[in-house]
Amino acid sequence: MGEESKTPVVAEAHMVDTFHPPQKMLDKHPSKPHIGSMEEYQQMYKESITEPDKFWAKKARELLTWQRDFDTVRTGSLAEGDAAWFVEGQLNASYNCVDRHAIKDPNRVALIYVADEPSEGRTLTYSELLREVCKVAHVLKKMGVRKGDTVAIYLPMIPEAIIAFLAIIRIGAIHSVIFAGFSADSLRDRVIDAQSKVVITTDEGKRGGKLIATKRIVDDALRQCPDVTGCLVYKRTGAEIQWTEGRDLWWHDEVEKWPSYIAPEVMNAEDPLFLLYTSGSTGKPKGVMHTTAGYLLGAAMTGKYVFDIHDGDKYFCGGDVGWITGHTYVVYAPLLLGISTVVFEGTPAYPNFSRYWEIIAKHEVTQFYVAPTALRLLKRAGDDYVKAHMPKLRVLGSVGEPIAAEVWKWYFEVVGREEAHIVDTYWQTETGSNVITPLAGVTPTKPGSASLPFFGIEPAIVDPVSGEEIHGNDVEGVLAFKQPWPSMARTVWGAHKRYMDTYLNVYKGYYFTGDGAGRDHEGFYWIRGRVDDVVNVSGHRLSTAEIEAALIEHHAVAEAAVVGVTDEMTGQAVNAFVAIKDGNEPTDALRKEFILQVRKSIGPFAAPRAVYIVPDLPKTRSGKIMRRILRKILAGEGDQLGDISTVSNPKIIDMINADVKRTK
Ligand code: 6R9
Repeated sequence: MGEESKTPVVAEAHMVDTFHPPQKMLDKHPSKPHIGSMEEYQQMYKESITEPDKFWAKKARELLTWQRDFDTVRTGSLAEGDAAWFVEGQLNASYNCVDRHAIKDPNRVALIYVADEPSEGRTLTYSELLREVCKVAHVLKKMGVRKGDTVAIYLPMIPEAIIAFLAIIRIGAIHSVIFAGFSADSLRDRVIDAQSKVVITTDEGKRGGKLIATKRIVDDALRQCPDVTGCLVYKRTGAEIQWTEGRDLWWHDEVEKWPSYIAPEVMNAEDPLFLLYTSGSTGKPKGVMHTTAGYLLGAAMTGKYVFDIHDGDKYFCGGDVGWITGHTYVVYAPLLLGISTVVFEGTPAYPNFSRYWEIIAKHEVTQFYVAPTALRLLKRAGDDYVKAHMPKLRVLGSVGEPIAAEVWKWYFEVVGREEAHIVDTYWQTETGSNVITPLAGVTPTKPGSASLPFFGIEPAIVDPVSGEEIHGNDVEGVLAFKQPWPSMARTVWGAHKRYMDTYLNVYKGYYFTGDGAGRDHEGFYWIRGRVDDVVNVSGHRLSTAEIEAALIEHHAVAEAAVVGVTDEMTGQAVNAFVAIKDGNEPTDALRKEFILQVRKSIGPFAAPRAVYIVPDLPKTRSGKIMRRILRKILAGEGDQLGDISTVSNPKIIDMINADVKRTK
């Protein structure tokens, strides 16, 4: 376990205040929260753990529309890595997100598109969404996409991104979204790993007043993807772009050719729904695979109970569709529940720091969901920006990283005016939907704690040294889960052994999250952060090994070690130590080249904040780089390194210490 995560939970938990769902939130509620009390939560929770088949069968039939009912609720186990849900059941995800609402209430607004420029945007009703989805589904079929194929999406936050998701799953294909901030190299690797033959993109993207050359990046990537036969391009800005005849097709030309209905493909509950690549401890990103029914149920359940979504609500998740938060809470949860979801193309800072609050006010948003990194930025900008009148807001969600108590309180008092309930939701790409979280309108909350487990989640705090579960309250360790739940990832694409080794073989019989956590005297969970080599920069999950692999690609680099350091604004920041090959001079120009190398290999969001060029890296006698020492030096504890007798080259430590002190 990382040395950062050893603060005792006891003192902290006794000191913090407990906040109950505000009365004013309940007063402005259109009816009342789905769950009436903590007792009701506890009783439902108990059933979800002791009688999961009964609990989930009921919820699956209540929240999803099936073309064929299931007999078996769940089979398999965490130990075997073969958990499966609702196995005989058949359904289509796009039918569940679109058709059933379009049939019932065609004019209900599905998407509220808020463009980068505040004056631009449009709304799409459920019936309009159905037409667009069907047309694109036809286009994809014409482009050769078949059931079970993967289709890559490299799109900014525009309605067409959601249309693309839904068109792909309508025909039984699997979407693989690559965040449109990834570099051409990263895009190429993911397209190849997923064996995608079709890529969907725009001519350009627009964000925060800046243009992003999405098509150019796709062109660069596809030069090394010989198996890609088609590229569907949505015209967003009208920029001049390169065109590859026979491969590239304009979205607007193609959709015109097709009728506005196509029947949804009948899918099995366990058929793959999507892949989403995420960082782990090693350099190679993992294509986390989610399946149809279980994932959809997790999205619908958490939408309903965590965010307390009711008919007529307007939900605004500020996450990008390139990450899991955007998948589950921009697209699936709100659409499954038939409400309106805001698709926001811009940034919280453009044209000024009032942007989010103005959107919430204008569109009468009822639930807002964002990462603490954005809140830190907006808090620093000052309370004057939070002038907008946001009378409908009932729920304020936080996701992606721990939220500091001051930021939590600012969110509650300044943004929510003490009229909205804060839900600090803990979950991961692999869990599919929220797993430790308050329920809006129900759970008392403590700033900084993700509170209590969601239905079906049976957490365990495990001693990382002995691997034994630590029972009782007031305990600290690593976080694992003891039972499979419907929306857990089923595998890593083409690498099931890696899935087993990363999540299920670490502590046999448990799902290992990779996070440290404490359980306080009242059973509330406090997430401490990753205990592996994953860093969290502005809510983006990055692997230090992946950044090291990018640095090594530079011709002057002999060895590199990357560590995460605490950062006031971004949560963590990436710092790199680089040993250069003989014949190179440690200049600022070279440092810049290293940063560029990471931008090029992964994307701008992974660029190191600081690069230290060092003569050598501290290593064990067996040659392992000692990142622990580098972390301590950066934390200003270079003179308290403890036992360094295992370091094979101790002299280097003094040199690095001096170098870091000089630069800071
Ligand atoms: C949804 C998402 C997962 C990692 C996870 C943990 C961190 C997420 C958190 C949180 C503290 C929360 N994390 N939510 N830490 N409090 N409420 O972010 O998925 O990108 O896969 O990252 O994010 O460390 O393990 P993903």
